Amino acid sequence: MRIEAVELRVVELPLRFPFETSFGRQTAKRCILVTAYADGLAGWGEVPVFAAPLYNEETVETAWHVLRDFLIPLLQEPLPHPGEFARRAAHVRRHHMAKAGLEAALWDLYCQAQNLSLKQALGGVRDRIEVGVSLGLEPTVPGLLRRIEAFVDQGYRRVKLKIRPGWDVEVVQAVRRAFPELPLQVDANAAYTLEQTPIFEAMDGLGLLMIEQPLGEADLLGHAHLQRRLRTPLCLDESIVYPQDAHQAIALEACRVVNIKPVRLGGLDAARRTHDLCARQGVPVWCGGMLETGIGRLTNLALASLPNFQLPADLSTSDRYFEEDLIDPPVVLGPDGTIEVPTEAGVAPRVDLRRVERITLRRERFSPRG
Ligand code: OSB
Ligand code: MG
Repeated sequence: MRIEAVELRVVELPLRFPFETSFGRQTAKRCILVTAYADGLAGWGEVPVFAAPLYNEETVETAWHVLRDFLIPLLQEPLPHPGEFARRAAHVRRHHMAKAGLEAALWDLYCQAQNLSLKQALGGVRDRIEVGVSLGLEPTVPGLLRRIEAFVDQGYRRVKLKIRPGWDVEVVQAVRRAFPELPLQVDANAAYTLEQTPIFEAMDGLGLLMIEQPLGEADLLGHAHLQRRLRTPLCLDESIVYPQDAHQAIALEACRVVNIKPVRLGGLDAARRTHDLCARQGVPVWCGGMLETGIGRLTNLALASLPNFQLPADLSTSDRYFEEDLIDPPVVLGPDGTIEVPTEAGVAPRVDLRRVERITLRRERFSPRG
């Protein structure tokens, strides 16, 4: 593939409901979409950064800068395969979401040129993905219970609750009382320290599928200490930035489950390597999310079809977050709580360009050759 041009755009979509985590509250989603052009085809990718560097170090502005000045210029020479991009970009430190969005656009071009679905190109084995819904921090417990009930009625089979100091044990106990059989897990987004171990011990008897990222992103040893005190598996999200992080976390017994987000790891190539490494170690993985639009969502569904994605994904339907998604048809939930893995060659045929145009705040086209 010889890449002729790459278009970046900043888009903003209103969220149907505010989404609050231990690091902040979001009412709209502003992110970057990448379109790569080659041989008359357009490949699409999403950079699901936030406006502020609270989940990781990236923002809309840093991603734009790194894409324009460092990543797009790496496409001057023809690219034999999208898997090659990660190696070519390895000397650029971090900025994984920026890398992942461009890499996704390259995979999308490749799939269209080869007439392959992304699932086929990646070696996926599943046709449908078991999914769950991630609920942000809510103002009240009764309100949270009502929201959970509505999602369960829609067909979601697993619920993830955000927790933070002051919104944890009692909330999770109340949810457990109201939904005794519901597969349930919690995510702290790194909001606790090891001194708060008693909080997690108090949740240990609630039959949670896992506790996600209780401690700081750099605190693998702390997670190992905490895991020794708990029967509930710990899962790492923010801590796993490179495939090697998963290797080290598993060796330290800092977790028993790994959340894989291709955008956190720098793309599908790194995500697949992390998946393979966890599979060899007998550690199950599942696919996390970053409030992606349909464009990023379709990429994640294909990835989640790999064999070691054994637990329900944070991959909800288009209407979970958005009134109107950027893809048509949107992502929908089957009656059995699963979502279909896309079978078409690439995302591009499903992108609703008119809608993308309407929500574009800024747009610029770059040639790899400057
Ligand atoms: O920690 O998994 C997380 C959303 C934004 C940032 C971080 C996280 C999340 C979610 C939502 O939990 C997952 C989704 O539905 O896309
Ligand atoms: Mg998380």
